[in-house]
Amino acid sequence: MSKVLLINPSYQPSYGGAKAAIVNPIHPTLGLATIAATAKERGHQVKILDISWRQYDWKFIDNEVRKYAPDIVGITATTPLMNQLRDMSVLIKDISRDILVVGGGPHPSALPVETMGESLIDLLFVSEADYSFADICDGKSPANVPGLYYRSGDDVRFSGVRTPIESLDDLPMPAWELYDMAEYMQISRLICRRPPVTMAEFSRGCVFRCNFCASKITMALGYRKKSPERCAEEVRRMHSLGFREFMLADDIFTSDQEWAISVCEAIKRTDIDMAWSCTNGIRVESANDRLFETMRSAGCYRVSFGFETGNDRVLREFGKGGRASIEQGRKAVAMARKAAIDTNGFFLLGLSPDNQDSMTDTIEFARRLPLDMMKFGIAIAFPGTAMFNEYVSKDLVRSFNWDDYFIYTDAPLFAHEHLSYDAIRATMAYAYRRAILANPGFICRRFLRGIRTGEFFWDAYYAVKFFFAPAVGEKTETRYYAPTRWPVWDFQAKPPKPSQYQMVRRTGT
Ligand code: B12
Ligand code: SF4
Repeated sequence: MSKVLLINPSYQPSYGGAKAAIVNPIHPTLGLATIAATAKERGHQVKILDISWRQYDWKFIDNEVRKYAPDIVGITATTPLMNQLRDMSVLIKDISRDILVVGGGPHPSALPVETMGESLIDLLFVSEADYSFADICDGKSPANVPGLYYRSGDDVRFSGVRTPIESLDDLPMPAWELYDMAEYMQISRLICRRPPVTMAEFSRGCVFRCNFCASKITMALGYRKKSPERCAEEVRRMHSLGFREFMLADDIFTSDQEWAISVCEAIKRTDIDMAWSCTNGIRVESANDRLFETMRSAGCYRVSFGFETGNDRVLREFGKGGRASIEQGRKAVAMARKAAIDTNGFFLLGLSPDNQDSMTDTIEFARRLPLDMMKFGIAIAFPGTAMFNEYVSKDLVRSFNWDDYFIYTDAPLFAHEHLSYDAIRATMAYAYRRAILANPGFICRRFLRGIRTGEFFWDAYYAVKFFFAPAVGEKTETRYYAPTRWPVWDFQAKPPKPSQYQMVRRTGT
C-alpha cells in the first residue's frame, strides 16, 4: 500500500488581487478527487492538501509533508500554478529524495518535456490519469504505464499514448469525502447559491476546436458521457456528503440534448434538492426550450455561455465551429431567461483575429444582452492551445513566466498581430465600465434579481469590492522556497512543440 499526498496549489496569486477576487472559486478540485478515488479503490491511503484558498506558504507545506510522511506526492497544475509545482518539487526532494514526486493536469500535459526540464518531479501524467496514477501507486514500472513522461538517467522518456477511458461509468465515485467541507463555505456568493459547493462532471471532452481552448490536452477530442443513472448516483453521493450545490465541469454538457434531458430526468427522480449550474460555458446553438425547462426543474439555476466575441468574423476565425453565431447567442439568452435560468456570459478580448473594432463589438454585444452576470478576460495563449502553438511558431510569445499566465494579467505576454498589449488592457478596463458599471439595463436587472432571489445584500457587498478593485493586475506576491534552484528550460533555444495529445483524434463517440 502506498501513502499518497495530493496537492492543489494556491489560487491566491490569480484570484487574491484584482477584480477576480470577487469570484474566488473555493471548492474541491475534481481532478484530484478522481485520481484519489481509483487509488483508494486499490487500497492506497490518500490525503488531499488543498491550499487553493490559502496563500502559498512553503513552511506550511513542508510541515504537512513531514507530518504525513507520504511515499508519493502528486501535484496538479494549470499554467499559473506551474511555478508552485516547480517550487514544491524542490522542497519535497529536500525533505526526502525517497518521496516520489509526480505531476499532472493541464500544464504538465501540454508541456511534458519542458515541465520535466523545469522541475525536479520524477514523472508526470499526460491527459487522464484515473487509472495510470493508481498503477504507479501499485508500484508498476513507469515504462509499463502508458501516458507517462519519466526520467531514465539524464533522459526523459515517454511511455506511449494512453487512449481515453471509454466507459466513464466504470470509474469510482470521485473521492469528495477527502475534502474538509468546512473549508468551502467561504466561496464567493456571486458564483454559487448554496455552499458548500463541489465540482462534478457528467461527460468528458469536446468535438470543437476553438484556438484558445486547452480542453483536448486533458480530455481528448471527442465526447464521452456517463449514463443518466450514474449521474443521478453522483448527485445522491454529493448530497449525502453534505454538499448542497455542484458546478458542472463539462465542456459541452448541453450539446447532446436528448442525453442531457435524460440526465436531468434522472436527477429529478432522486427527489434530492440540489442546486447546480453549468459553470464551464455551454454553446449557444445547444439552447433549446425543452432542455432548459427540464434543467431548471432538475435544480439548474444558472448557465454560462461561452460567447467569447460579439463579432461573427472573429467567431469563425478562431474556430468556434458548429452553428454558433452572434444572433444565436441572443436567442440562447432569451431561451434561458424564459426558463427562469440565470445567465452568465464569458467574453474574451484580444482573441487572435481581434482588432479594435471587433473588441468594441464584443463590449457592445455584452452590454445589450440581458445577462445576469458577465466576465471579460484577456485571451491568453495558454500552453495546450492551438493559439499557443501558433504564437510560438510566429515568435510572438514574450514571456514564459507562468506566474503571469492569467486572464486578468497585466504582463505583456504576447505580441498580438493586430493590437498593442496596452490597447487590449485598456479595452479590458473599459469593458467593465461600459458593460457593467455604466449599463443601467444590467444594474436594474441585477437589482431586481437580487430582490427576487434574496441575494441583494451579497450583490451590494461584492459591488463595493468590485468598485475598489482594479480591473487587472495587483496580484498577491508569492514567496517561494527556492526559486534560484528551480531547473530552467531555455524556451528561446528550445521552443515548445505541439503535444501529440493535442494533434491526435483519440475518441469519437
Ligand atoms: C473547473 C475548472 C477550473 C476550476 C478548477 C481548476 C482545477 N484545477 O481543476 C477553476 C475555476 C479554479 C479554474 C481556473 C482556471 N482555469 Co480552468 N478549468 C476548469 C475546467 C472547466 C474543468 C476541470 C475539471 O475539473 N475537469 C475534470 C477533471 C476530472 O479533469 P482534470 O482536472 O483535467 O484532471 C484529470 C487529468 O488532468 C489528470 N490530473 C489532473 N491533476 C492531476 C494531478 C496529478 C498528480 C495526476 C497524476 C493527474 C492529474 O487526472 C485527472 C483525471 O483524469 C477545465 C476544462 C476541462 N475540460 O478540463 C478548465 C481548464 C483546466 N482551465 C483552464 C484555465 C486556462 C484556467 C485559468 C488559468 C483561467 C484564468 N482565470 O486565467 C484559471 C487558473 C486559476 C488557477 N489558479 O488555477 C484551462 C487550462 C489551460 C492550461 N494550460 O492550464 C482549461 C483546460 C480550460 C480550457 N478549455 O482551456 N478552472
Ligand atoms: S471553448 Fe468550449 S466549444 Fe470551444 S473547443 Fe473549448 S470546450 Fe469546445
